[in-house]
Parts: sequence; C-alpha cells; structure tokens
Amino acid sequence: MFALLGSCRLELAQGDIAKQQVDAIVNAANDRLAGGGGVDGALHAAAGPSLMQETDQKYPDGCPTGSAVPTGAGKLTAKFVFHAVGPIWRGGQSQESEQLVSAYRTCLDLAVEHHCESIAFPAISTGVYRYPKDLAAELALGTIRDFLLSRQQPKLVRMVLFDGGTYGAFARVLESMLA
Ligand code: AR6
Repeated sequence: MFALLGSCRLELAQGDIAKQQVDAIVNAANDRLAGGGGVDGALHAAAGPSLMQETDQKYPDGCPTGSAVPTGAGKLTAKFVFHAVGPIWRGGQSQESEQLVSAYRTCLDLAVEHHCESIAFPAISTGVYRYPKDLAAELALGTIRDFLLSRQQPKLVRMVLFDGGTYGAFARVLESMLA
C-alpha cells in the first residue's frame, strides 16, 4: 500500500527492516545505544560489529529519547543507519507522543541532511517499548506525511512492519488519511 505526496512516495511493506535496499535504515534503539533485541538485534547482526564500534566511539553518552544519531551501515546495503530512540509507553501522559513524533522527525531531518533519497522505518516503540500500535501509526504516518508535503524529500519513505497485525494498524491509518 502506498500514498503519493507531491513527488514523494510513502509506502507500507511487511518484512524485515534489515533486508531493505534504501539509503538509510532507521534502528529502534535504546538511549544507551547498547544494542538489544527486535529491530536493534536484527540490524546489528546483519551489519556486523562496525555499527557498535561507531556508536561507542561517537556517542559514548548514548542518545536522548525522542532523538536519533547517524552511523555508517556496515555490511548492510544502506549508506546510513539512524539510531532512533522512541519512548517507553507509560500510559500516554509522560510526553510519549511528543517524543515519538520527534524521533521520526529527527530521522527525516537526518535523511535530508545526508542527501538520502530513500529511508526505511520500523514501527518505533511498538515492540519492547509497548506503544499502542494504532496510536503509533497515527503519529508516525502523520509526521511523515506533513514532512513530505512541506519538504518534498526524501523521495521514498517506507514503513517496514514485521507482522500482519502491525501492518493492518498502519494500513487502516493510511487509508483514513487518504480518504
Ligand atoms: N524488521 C522490522 N520490524 C521488526 C523487526 C525486524 N527485523 N523485528 C521486530 N520488529 P522493537 P522498540 C518490529 O522491540 O519497541 C530493543 O531491545 C516489532 O514487531 O524492535 O522501539 C532496543 O535495544 C515492533 O513492531 O523496538 C530497545 O531496548 C517494532 O519492530 C528496545 O528494544 C519495534 O519493536 C526498543 O523497543
């Protein structure tokens, strides 16, 4: 499923984020950039040790929640990995929505700054961090849509959803945005 926003394309795909052929892949990291499971585990495994070496060296203090930092992409075919730190869901009254929007927006800014034509996002915070998928989908897709409409780059933004339930939640929101 996809939406055209001016000359940009916002698409949804079901699959593994580590297998995407795009300029930049977004990691769902933690604020210590310490590695972990889920997306973080898959990307570090596929990219090799250079990813952790680079984060350790460049970002010894980690990355604050709601932000993101760039590294190279090791053995991945991408040029960059943007390590984004989404919020842990604590019920919705602890700045979670602002932090989630800010994580997506920082990655989109990084993509423009690094001249990336294409970027792939996972559904940040919807795994270990337990953000409700439908709320996360509204914030993620709304933030990407607004950014593409105003900036007209990057040319391709792909949301890569791991399972059918998450794909369905994102597809329902995108459908209602297009209606
Ligand atoms: N490709 C695409 N999506 C995936 C993949 C994959 N290979 N694996 C899982 N997902 P999560 P978070 C989905 O837990 O919630 C890590 O330990 C998953 O189903 O990866 O932001 C970090 O180190 C879910 O929908 O990230 C942090 O400590 C979404 O990706 C913490 O987890 C995000 O799940 C971050 O938690």
